[in-house]
Amino acid sequence: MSRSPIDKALTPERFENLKTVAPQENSVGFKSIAAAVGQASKYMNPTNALRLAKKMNQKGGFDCPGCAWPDPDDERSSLGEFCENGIKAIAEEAQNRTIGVDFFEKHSVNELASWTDFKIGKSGRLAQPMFLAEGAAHYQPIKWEAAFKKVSAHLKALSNPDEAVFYTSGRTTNEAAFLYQLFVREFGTSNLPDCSNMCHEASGKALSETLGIGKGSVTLDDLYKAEVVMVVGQNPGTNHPRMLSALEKCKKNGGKIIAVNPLPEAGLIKFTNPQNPMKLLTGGTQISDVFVPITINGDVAFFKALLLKLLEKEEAHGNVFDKDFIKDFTSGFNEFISDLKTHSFDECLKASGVRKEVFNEAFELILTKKKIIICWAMGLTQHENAVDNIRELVNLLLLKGSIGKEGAGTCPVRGHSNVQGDRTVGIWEAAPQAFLDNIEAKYGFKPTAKHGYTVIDAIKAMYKKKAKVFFGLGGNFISAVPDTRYSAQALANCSLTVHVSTKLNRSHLVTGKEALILPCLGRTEKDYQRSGLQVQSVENSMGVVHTTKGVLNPCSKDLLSEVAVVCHVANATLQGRSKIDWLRYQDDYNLVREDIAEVVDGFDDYNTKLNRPSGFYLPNGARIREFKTKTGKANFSINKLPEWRLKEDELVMMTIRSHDQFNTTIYGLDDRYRGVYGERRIIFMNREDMKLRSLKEHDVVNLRSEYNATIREVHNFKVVGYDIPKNCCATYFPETNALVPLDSFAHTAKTPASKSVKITVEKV
Ligand SMILES: Nc1nc2c(c(=O)[nH]1)N[C@H]1C(S)=C(S)[C@@H](COP(=O)(O)OP(=O)(O)OC[C@H]3O[C@@H](n4cnc5c(=O)[nH]c(N)nc54)[C@H](O)[C@@H]3O)O[C@H]1N2
Ligand SMILES: Nc1nc2c(c(=O)[nH]1)N[C@H]1C(S)=C(S)[C@@H](COP(=O)(O)OP(=O)(O)OC[C@H]3O[C@@H](n4cnc5c(=O)[nH]c(N)nc54)[C@H](O)[C@@H]3O)O[C@H]1N2
Ligand SMILES: [Mo]
Repeated sequence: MSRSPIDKALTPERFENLKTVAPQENSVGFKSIAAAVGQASKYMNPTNALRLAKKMNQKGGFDCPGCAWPDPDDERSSLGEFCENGIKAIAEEAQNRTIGVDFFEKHSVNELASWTDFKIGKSGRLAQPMFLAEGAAHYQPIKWEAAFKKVSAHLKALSNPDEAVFYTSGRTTNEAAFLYQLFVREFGTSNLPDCSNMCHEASGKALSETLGIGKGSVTLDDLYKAEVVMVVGQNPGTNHPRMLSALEKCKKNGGKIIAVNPLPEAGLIKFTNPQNPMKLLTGGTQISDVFVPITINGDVAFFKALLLKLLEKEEAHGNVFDKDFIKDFTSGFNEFISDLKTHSFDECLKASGVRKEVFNEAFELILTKKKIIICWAMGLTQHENAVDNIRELVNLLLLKGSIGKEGAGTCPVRGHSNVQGDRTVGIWEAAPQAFLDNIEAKYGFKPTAKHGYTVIDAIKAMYKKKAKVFFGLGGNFISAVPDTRYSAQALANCSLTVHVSTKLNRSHLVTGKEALILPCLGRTEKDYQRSGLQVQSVENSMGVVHTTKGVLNPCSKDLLSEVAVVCHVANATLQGRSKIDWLRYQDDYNLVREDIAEVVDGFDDYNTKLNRPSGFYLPNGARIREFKTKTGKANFSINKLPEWRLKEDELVMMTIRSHDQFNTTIYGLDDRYRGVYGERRIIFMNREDMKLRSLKEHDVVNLRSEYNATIREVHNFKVVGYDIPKNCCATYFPETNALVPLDSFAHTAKTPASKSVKITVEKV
């Protein structure tokens, strides 16, 4: 039977060379420097590598495209503010190799689609615009002007602007993102799904409702001053390595760290700062004072258990809650307490899967503390009850008055380097009316108030042919989204799919009837326009807006900046009916920022403030106890204990990142900290669960998920025994996205529940 390219990609015919060794406790150190240098020298020329490392995350340099962790406001390391995975991220972008006509002549789309993500990514940087005609086997070159005409012709042919979907990934700068959403709104729709829908959307929802701002409240300085930092559902050693330096500093100042995670992740246990030569020699810092090995999705139960014990102590001794804060700044306390009392401590502790002794250790650390920070990432946001997870941790902070004061608050650790900024400047399918009113006042057209599609809604609309054109500004939609087979069909149903990208990825290969690849400049590259070398800006995880400026010559002469692409698409599509002179913006990005200053709150004097070497902080109500909620106060919330039932043979699976990937970009096949080498198609299982199923190390299995009577399967994974709670298992994203049901998502936030997929495992 011949298999479709997507099936071939989902089940490659052979395995690589899997080798497993004991996992590491310590993260970073000598080996990570060696790994980073190895990666950089394999794919880049050494002069470029050095030039980049010196400018990365420095004042006036470029913002590392790796993650959104902030840079210190004052002193920055002379060794460079970088980490192993940051170096890998730029090595990937600043590759020597480029691909153009020859490459696409040689390889058909079907052939490329059957390659692994690793192999696709290593092809090289995209060097010129390419077009795939209906029924054609190969992409062919196309001139920029013709490409813009193609996009505009498809968009103009739609019977309704809502038939187009405009996706954004979180690397897009503020300037490009602002113009893009402006174009989409003038075109007539709010269909602006973005990677945030799959990432911190649940955080945004929960925080807006409870604290009046969808972002975190802490600064980097707060982390240094906290008495306790809880790191929940997050793997900083791999995904935010520079956060470990901040935790180390916190500990040096007497702070304590509690990590809550099903896996004993290396960085959470121990850390050796690569920028501290003494520490490299002496073996590093113990990071977690208490490590809590929680069951997957046991967090609401765990937090409830903590809240119940705090209440018990408060009622006995009266010195646990911050009563003044609760009285002056919060709403809903009494209702919250009455509901809390309906729960039993034992039941909650049991549901969390945490042993009593470990619970007690964690509890003792927070009992008397008043400056608590809670950090979290995808381990909390990618569940059906994700919004509850975050509302419940806010309850804890509110009881303790740990919000809006030094050393305390919320810290959702963002993913993509500008995902937070994109939302701030208007990439939002459900933008607030006040923002839309500002657009109307400035540009004289009325943006539609109707909410647009989220990622999940967009997939369904394309599948049902209610949406026909897909446009992606960055990202790799097909590999990032859930339910790969269904989503591939959704894209195939489109008349046109367009991607503005730096590198080849699967989304260029799972296409609509026609497809375009529009290659753009990356963060590391110089962006020259008519007015000279351009600077762009981004917002980090803590609400600091600062500049980013490329340092390398572009890898090809035929690239445009994202800003230029957006201006041209808008100009071609809205010609004759636009109120905006689109092409002027690409000549001078200061003009874009002047507009942002008028439309987006907090950006007054944008161009002037950007001259400050460390950038500037955006206003943040929660940080100063001004809670812009419906009640005008910080709101306690009532959250149900999730009803979590597994059938007898089921496991709950979380899809996580290896140490060698950035989302769908696969740097390599190793996951060094977890002791896995040479293969990604693996499933981490508890050894007792393996025994129950008569499975041995490296046995080959198929994985199957059954949801609402639909069965989803992926084949040929190797079993790796691991220190993970019973009934839990882990696989890598995106290899198992085909198992994530499209209809399993966070209530109200629509984040796919890719950390709690119920599956069964079958020996092949
Ligand atoms: N090098 C590198 N850096 C990155 C990325 C990358 O892919 N590579 N991606 C970027 C992006 S977009 C993002 S969003 C972030 C992602 O950063 P993370 O959220 O750290 O990434 P994940 O691998 O998804 O890890 C989730 C962690 O949560 C734990 N976890 C899973 N389920 C649960 C649960 O139910 N409860 C608890 N308490 N823990 C749980 C897992 O064991 C794992 O340690 O990183 C950003 N930075
Ligand atoms: N099962 C499962 N699924 C998940 C997750 C999970 O944990 N589990 N995590 C989710 C999360 S948190 C996220 S954020 C999404 C990520 O979803 P996306 O943001 O869509 O995916 P990325 O892999 O980050 O996108 C990589 C592509 O972006 C392009 N690119 C890189 N840099 C630039 C640039 O500067 N400009 C432009 N125009 N293009 C560029 C390159 O072509 C590259 O191939 O995936 C989500 N999907
Ligand atoms: Mo993300």
